[in-house]
Amino acid sequence: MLIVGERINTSRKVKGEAVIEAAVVRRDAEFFTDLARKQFEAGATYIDINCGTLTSGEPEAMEWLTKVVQETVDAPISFDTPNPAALEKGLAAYDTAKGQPLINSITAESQRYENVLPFVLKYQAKVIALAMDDTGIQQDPEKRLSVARKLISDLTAAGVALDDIYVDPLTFPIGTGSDVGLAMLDIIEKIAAEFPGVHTIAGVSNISHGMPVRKLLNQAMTVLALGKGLDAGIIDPNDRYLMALIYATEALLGKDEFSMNYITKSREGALEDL
Ligand code: THG
Repeated sequence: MLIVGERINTSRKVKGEAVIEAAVVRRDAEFFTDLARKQFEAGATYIDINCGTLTSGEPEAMEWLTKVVQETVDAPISFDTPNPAALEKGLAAYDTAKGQPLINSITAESQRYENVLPFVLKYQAKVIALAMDDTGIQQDPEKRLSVARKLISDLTAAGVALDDIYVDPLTFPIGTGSDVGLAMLDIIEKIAAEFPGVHTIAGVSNISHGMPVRKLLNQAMTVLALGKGLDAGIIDPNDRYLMALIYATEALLGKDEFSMNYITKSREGALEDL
């Protein structure tokens, strides 16, 4: 599974306080060096950067965070913003020697699609395609599926490789309806079956928003989604139990030949004291 580390996100609060946002505002490089390094060491293949809560200066913050993260770790960045100006600043500061950037995200909203596509092409980026359009986000999984299909067809027609497209079914908090988990799983399963070679990704932690013992729901949802073919996740790689479950699940699903990765992780101590 491609792991996109979610922890550099200004909407995250620690004990009710917007400490991430405050650290961006005061340009505390050490704070983010630490967040990036810990996620990388825990197995994040991409480091997501989201400073969308800033009411002004998001592009400059994105640029600064990009520099801090890439000076710290040898991992590519996931640019998590709907703001084309922030995307532009971040990508301009990005060192492509770190690997293909990930643009998080494009949608089928006409304006957003037009704004973001040129960056995908210019930087030969991987791109997350969110299943929403000018009508907003549809609850009905069949409607979200048709938006996802349109995005896949438009992006490939524009010259984006299937292998660079990550379809995101959109993860709703389970507190908003008993069926939202099933809808997400249904979309993942159908996209994986209909479009061999395309990827699916989800911001799994959204599922637990507003619920007690969030990690438990995130862990269970990740295992279920892997079972339906999810092959990338925007998750917390510093949740050791979640990472251990991913290794175990991949072995059980035949995605880890001879369980070599599982055994290696065990030898490295990653599965101890869970
Ligand atoms: N799809 C795409 N991008 C996304 C999302 C998505 N980006 C943002 C978000 N959703 C994914 N990132 C986060 C980051 C943090 C949290 C949720 C989603 C979060 N963290 C809590 C915290 O750190 O306090 C709780 C963590 C926990 O208890 O596990 O809520 O869906 N493309």
